[in-house]
Parts: sequence; structure tokens; C-alpha cells
Amino acid sequence: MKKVTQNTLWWVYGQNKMIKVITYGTFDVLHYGHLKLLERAKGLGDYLIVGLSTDEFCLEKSKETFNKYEERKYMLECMKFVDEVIPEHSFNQKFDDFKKYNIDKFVIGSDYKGSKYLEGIDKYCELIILDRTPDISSTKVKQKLLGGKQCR
Ligand code: C2G
Repeated sequence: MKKVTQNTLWWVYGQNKMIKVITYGTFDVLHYGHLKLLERAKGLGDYLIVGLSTDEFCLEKSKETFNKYEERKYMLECMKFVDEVIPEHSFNQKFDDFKKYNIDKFVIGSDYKGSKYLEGIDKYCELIILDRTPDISSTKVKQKLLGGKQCR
């Protein structure tokens, strides 16, 4: 986490409430679509937290990642849009995170539109669904690298 103290926050934002945004994902084999999502998410507030799926949770989501949690975390922390990365252990963890991190806005890509996953979020914070970037995914990148062979 980048060194941001309460004083820094007070000094920068004074009385104005800092808008805190959160999003979640696997963010494996980072690509243009991931970055566009994170850039737009940061643009909706002052402080962006990314809930990054742990390796165990990825397996529960039937996603076998190329990069391990610590590697994916490091790459996200190197990005100018991302202020903090926290581990995501389950789909329902978010409701505790909204309270723990005093979240104003929850952002996710349109592949989650209409899914049960989003139910109840608007009781805690603003729910924002952003259009997914077409024609790019970690699976597609992996398949291309494997010369079109199927992969998970
Ligand atoms: N994304 C996007 N455009 C793409 C690919 C992904 O906008 N071409 C967005 C997704 O919609 C998501 C984010 O990038 O909001 C991360 O995508 P994944 O790593 O595939 O996330 P996923 O495994 O679906 O995990 O609790 C929620 C889950 O952790 C989401």
C-alpha cells in the first residue's frame, strides 16, 4: 500500500469527504481491459481499493491463474490508478469491506450485470457497472500464447 496517512488525507482533502471506490477481480495476465476498468474506477473517486481474489478463491471460481496472488498484487500496486490491494476470499466478503473501508462506490464490469452477485450492494454504497472492454480476456491471451490451444 502506498504510504497515505490520515494527516496526508486531511491535508489533501480537508473537510471534504474523500470518495472511496472498491472493485474486485482476479486480474491474472493483466491486459488492456483490466487497465481500462481500473482507470475508469479511479476516475469515479479519490481512492481506489482493489479486492484481489486469492489463489484459493480463484480455484473456487474455477479460474486457474498463471500468476500467483503475490505477483498479481505486486503488479496492481505498481499501477498509478490503484491505491490499495486487499485479499478477496469470498463473494460475500464485500459487504464487510464496504463497512470496514467506508466505501462510497462499488465498481464492476458489465459481465456481472443482472447477476445475483450484485444483490444488496446498493444498500451499502453506490453500485456502478462499467462496460466491459470487448475482444480481450485473460483466457484469450493465454489461448493466443498457446497457439490457440484450449486453456482454463
Ligand atoms: N474486465 C473488463 N474488460 C475485459 C475483461 C475484464 O472490463 N475485457 C473487467 C471485469 O468486468 C472485472 C475486472 O475487469 O470487473 C476484473 O476481471 P476478472 O479478473 O476477470 O475478474 P473475475 O475473475 O470475474 O473476478 O468478486 C468478483 C470477482 O472477484 C470478479
